[in-house]
Amino acid sequence: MAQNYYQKEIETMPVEDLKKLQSEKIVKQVKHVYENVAYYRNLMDEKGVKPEDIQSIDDLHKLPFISKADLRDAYPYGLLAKPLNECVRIHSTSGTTGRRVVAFYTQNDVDLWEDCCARAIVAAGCDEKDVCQVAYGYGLFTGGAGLHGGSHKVGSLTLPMSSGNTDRQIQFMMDLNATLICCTPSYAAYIGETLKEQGYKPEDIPLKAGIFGAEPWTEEMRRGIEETLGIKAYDIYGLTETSGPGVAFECCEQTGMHVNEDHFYPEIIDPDTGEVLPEGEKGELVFTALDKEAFPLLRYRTRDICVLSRKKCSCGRTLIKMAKPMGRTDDMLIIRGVNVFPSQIETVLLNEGYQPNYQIVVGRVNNTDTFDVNVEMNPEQFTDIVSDVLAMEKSLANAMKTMLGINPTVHLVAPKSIARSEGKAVRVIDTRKLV
Ligand code: DLL
Repeated sequence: MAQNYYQKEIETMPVEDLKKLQSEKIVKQVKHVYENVAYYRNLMDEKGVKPEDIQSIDDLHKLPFISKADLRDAYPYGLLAKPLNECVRIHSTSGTTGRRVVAFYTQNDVDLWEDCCARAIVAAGCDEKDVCQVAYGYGLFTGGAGLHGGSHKVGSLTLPMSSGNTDRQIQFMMDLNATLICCTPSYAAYIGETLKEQGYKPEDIPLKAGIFGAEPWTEEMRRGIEETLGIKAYDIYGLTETSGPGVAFECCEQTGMHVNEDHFYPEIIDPDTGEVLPEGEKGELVFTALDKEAFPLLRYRTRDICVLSRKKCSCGRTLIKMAKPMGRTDDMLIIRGVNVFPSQIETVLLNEGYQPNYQIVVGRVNNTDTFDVNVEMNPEQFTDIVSDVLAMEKSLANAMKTMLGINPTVHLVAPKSIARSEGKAVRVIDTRKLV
């Protein structure tokens, strides 16, 4: 398939030139962060690194890492590198406990982020003649805003649907001839199943491509979605901490995602030692934002396990490729596209007067994640009056919804009925085989 590019000069830049560009950017960026972010300046001082020690991208390894724990400690403004009056937007996602991650954007940050998403849309074979249905959630989540902005940049007609209300999604898709859909892969599969149930065949559906990400998905899922919707399904990766979707995107080869490495420099490290691993080795993915202004994280540990490859790509892009993430080094779950940490459930239980004896059960039915939480009652809470138990379950589910942003089904169970483990407690039973 012939490839178009959104920013050809960058996307096909010789690797040596790209490295020069990255080097120029990192020297400036480290100065910006050192001067404006006391939290990171302290980390650099502790490590004995000064901005002058970073003369090129090859010096990056001298810098300290940033992790989700730092984001929690510095919440909400501690990593902000620009005055608040120069920021125009926030987005947010769950943190490991009650504290969420809040990312800030200047207008320039939004602009560059939307360019990254535009690159993904053009790589999926779309342009200003296309109709782009954005069915990622809008709001604090980055999915809706990111692809929406990218679609505007490309000049496609944008349908800002947000997620959910599948009948309405289908009505707009069919009536307005949507040619591109952007949503989580599980929602794409669900929309596909619904279309099939309503009697539509792939050839009746106007879509030609989909851009799917925000959660792990397999090659089998890709094939299934491509068949039911009659489209090409492209992967897209990103995280709130680095701006959102568009850190990496798939091209027509569909064998991994090109990293927008003129903006986000990727490293793979050994998660235990922090040592940088050579290209092709599996480890934890680390990103450095080379030109973000408001929330510029340097060497951010994503906890995603991945492999990078600079093998020549038939699409003509020279940007390095990352494989589909192969798991995580922490216990974060992604349920219906939302990041969930067991520690958040624990925080809610303690706040609500329960003991942290619980089990999270995640599955998938009809391409939709199921999310159940079994919680032990304390002996003093225990009752066999059904209406009381139902009311307690409802109140606990509401508290969890407030913390997580998604609704679990809570089951209160008798004291001491959740099996105790001799070693690490088994907190999560996940029957979806996603990686
Ligand atoms: O999920 C941003 C996004 C929105 C990406 C829309 C793609 C499309 P967070 O909610 O902060 O941001 O979650 C980030 O999701 O560290 C990965 O573990 C996971 N993830 C994101 N994209 C993919 C993908 C958005 N394509 C976390 N495949 C990341 C597998 C993904 N996992």
